[in-house]
Amino acid sequence: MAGSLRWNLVCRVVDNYGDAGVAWRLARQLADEHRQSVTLWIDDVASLARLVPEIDADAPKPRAQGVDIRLGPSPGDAAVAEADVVVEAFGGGLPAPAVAAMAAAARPPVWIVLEYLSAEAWVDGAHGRASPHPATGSPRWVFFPGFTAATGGLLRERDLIARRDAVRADPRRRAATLARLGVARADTARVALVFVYPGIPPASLFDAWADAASPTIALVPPGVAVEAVDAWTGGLVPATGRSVTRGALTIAAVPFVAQREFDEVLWACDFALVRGEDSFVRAQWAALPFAWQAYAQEANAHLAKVDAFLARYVVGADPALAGATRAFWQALNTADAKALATTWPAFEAALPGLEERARGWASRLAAARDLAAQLVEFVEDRL
Ligand code: TRH
Repeated sequence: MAGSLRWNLVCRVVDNYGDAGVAWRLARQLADEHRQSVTLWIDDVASLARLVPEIDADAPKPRAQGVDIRLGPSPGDAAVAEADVVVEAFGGGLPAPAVAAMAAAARPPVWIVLEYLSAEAWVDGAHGRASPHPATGSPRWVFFPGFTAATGGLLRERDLIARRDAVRADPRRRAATLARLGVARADTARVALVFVYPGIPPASLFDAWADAASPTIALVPPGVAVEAVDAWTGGLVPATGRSVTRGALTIAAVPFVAQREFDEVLWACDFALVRGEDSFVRAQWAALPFAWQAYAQEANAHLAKVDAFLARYVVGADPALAGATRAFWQALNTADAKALATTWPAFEAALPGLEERARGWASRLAAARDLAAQLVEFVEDRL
């Protein structure tokens, strides 16, 4: 262990919360668990402050949970090069003066490009490869999160599994979380988090849940599935903290919580629809049955990612469970309203089996080293 290094993490927020969310998780884990000196450079501090409310976005030099936060870098800024390690989150690029400063430095920082998560097989061969900067030839290394021992692993805080187990074993703590969200839990109801992208039409799914014999409470965060909730409630969209019930379904409009509380929301659920990268991973750590809506990419490239993940996730499963899971995930990822409703009953029947699978999957993943620990070691080997 080389002791405390100076890390500059650079994150450009493309949209939504995942870019900032992943960068923040890594930053705070490096600071908290590895005692590294971490600065997160981000071009949208206000978005980050949504996830980390203690950040004062207007302060000149905000600091939270042991991490320094800086707005930027601006295009003329070389300062991000002044560190032992520079992590370019999701290959967002660095300002030209910083690239030049690294090329000119006698001892340049270890330069890491942190990539997006994918379960595709090619990631095994790409993780950890040298990828010199095309213009300057400066050494750079690509670091891939992933699900196999040949990748950089997944972000997982040291105490996460123990905290999850303590909460999951205590129905009062789950009820307390729901109460904080404004939901009085009917004990017999299935609680489902609905955290999907706009444009998806889960109104058909809401209809299926409303017509079911047993009750469902759908937790819907602000700005999520807005059109579907609007359509399903006939315009009577509940205010945050309120709910609306029709048939067996209650839609509860829940507040957006701080990122450090997001796990507890998942732990209070029986099932989750998640998206992007970070909530996708957290649903796996929560050991919940879930369905994942991947971030849509050009030419439907995201469907290959969904297939690659499912190939690992349902490998060896009962064919009925595997088929039902594939069909429902496919409907979700192609935004096919009709298929969402028609594939739901078989997927619902598979939920008990998926719950068992989710537990096994989470424990297998937790046996691997987490991403932050692997990244620290990777960097130390290259200093
Ligand atoms: O918000 P996302 O869709 O983010 C992204 C971006 O779209 C990005 O461009 C894309 O590249 C990336 O996904 C893959 O989904 P994600 O990744 O799940 O991030 C959501 C974050 O928001 C996650 O850290 C959890 C957090 N969150 C809270 O902290 N509180 C909440 O109440 C909710 C609903 C989410």
